[in-house]
Amino acid sequence: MPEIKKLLIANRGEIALRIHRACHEMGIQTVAVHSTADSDAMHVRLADQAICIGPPAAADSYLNIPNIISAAEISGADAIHPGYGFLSENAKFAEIVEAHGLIFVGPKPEHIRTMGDKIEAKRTAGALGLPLVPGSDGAISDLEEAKAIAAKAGYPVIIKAASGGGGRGMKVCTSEEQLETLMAQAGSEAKAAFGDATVYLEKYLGNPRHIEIQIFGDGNGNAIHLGERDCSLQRRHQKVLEEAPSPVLSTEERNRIGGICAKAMADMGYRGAGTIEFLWENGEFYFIEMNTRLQVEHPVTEAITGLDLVREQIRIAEGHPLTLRQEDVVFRGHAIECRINAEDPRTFAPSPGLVKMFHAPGGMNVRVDSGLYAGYRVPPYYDSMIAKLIVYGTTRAGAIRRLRRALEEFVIEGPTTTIPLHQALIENPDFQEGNYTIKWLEEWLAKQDG
Ligand code: MV4
Repeated sequence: MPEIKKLLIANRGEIALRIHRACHEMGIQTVAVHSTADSDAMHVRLADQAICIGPPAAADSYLNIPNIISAAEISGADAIHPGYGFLSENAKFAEIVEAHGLIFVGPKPEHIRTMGDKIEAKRTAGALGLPLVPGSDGAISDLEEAKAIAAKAGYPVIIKAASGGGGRGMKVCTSEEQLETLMAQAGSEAKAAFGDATVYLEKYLGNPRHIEIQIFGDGNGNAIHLGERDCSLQRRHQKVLEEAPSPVLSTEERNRIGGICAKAMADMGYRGAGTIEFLWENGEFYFIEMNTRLQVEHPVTEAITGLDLVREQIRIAEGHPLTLRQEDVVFRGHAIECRINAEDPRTFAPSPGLVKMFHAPGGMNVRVDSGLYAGYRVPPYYDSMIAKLIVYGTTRAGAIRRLRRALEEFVIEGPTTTIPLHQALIENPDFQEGNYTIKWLEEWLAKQDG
């Protein structure tokens, strides 16, 4: 079995630090690669080796495949972990990594490619027995065909771009007249945005929750699920707060959908970590997409299962079987994550710059994943998420009380942050009752402004 001795982290920020920590706990040396804007980043300082791979623009550094592969060869790394975002779901990159005799800490390239095409993903999910949103069976170009499918599913319907995802390239149609107009627009817009005019049609779910299932496969026909995360609280398709378990699922419902997901992943021979995204409405799950990577919100799953998901990823990449059987996975208590962004909490305008003071909360069952320190300068070129605060409690109410206390302790001076937004959000009675859907946060924010 190939043992990883040195791993290159093809990412930045808190996730680069997260991967570094897992590696050092496993006795694996780390190589940080960074842009010229990230020379002073925490993970660059902590890594055993650091290599500059280009200028600030991500296209020239964190997305620069030749420079990353060169860095791996120069440093003698035997594996690359892509983190999330950047090259993490780029099938071509995974292939290139493997073609250079390096271990890609992630799924098989073919599975990344399949799930990256939303139509292929849906077809595959359906064939594997996952419940789908009713709609077209694949791509749709003919207007008459679209009308027939929409009439069968019932309005409203949604047109989605096959190469879209993450909320991009979607159009809701409430009538046949609108369908005619929007079908014409959707194809050309998808072509302009993604270089692919392919679209498909689904019944539009009006007020669902976003619930996702964490899975792991060993690539040899074994797979398990680690339960769900409720990620309904989003603004403009950016998750703001996530929790596990979902306030709406019973143990039986969790085991049922989790079992379906694990069986599907075992049957496809999936390797590594993955997340199966569903919309949930009136007790029913509807598959929408699969993410073939580690996710930002993985710590809430770690908190309620006691597992180190990055360690599991690395062990699977080395070719080990899964450390756990499904019956060994135990869900305990409740975890909540707040994503803290360097943004104005009202306008969401980015607020990069010098961190004058940094004091992270601590104490029992409080975790902060962040690369920040006093004197660090948040660069303006990247995502504005600067910290994740994850709390654990034996009950949801206890987790909320702990979150209140931890947010109170958190001090970040310099950039303005979304900490006050989280403080207001967790005092809301709807939030406290777990009574929210994907529309809730934006409606609440609109009320706050008015
Ligand atoms: C939908 C939908 C309603 N009905 N599909 C948005 C992101 C992408 N992953 C899928 N998305 C949606 N697909 C059907 N058939 C509503 C959304 C959606 C959404 C989904 C999850 C979380 C937040 C959302 C916000 C707006 C729309």
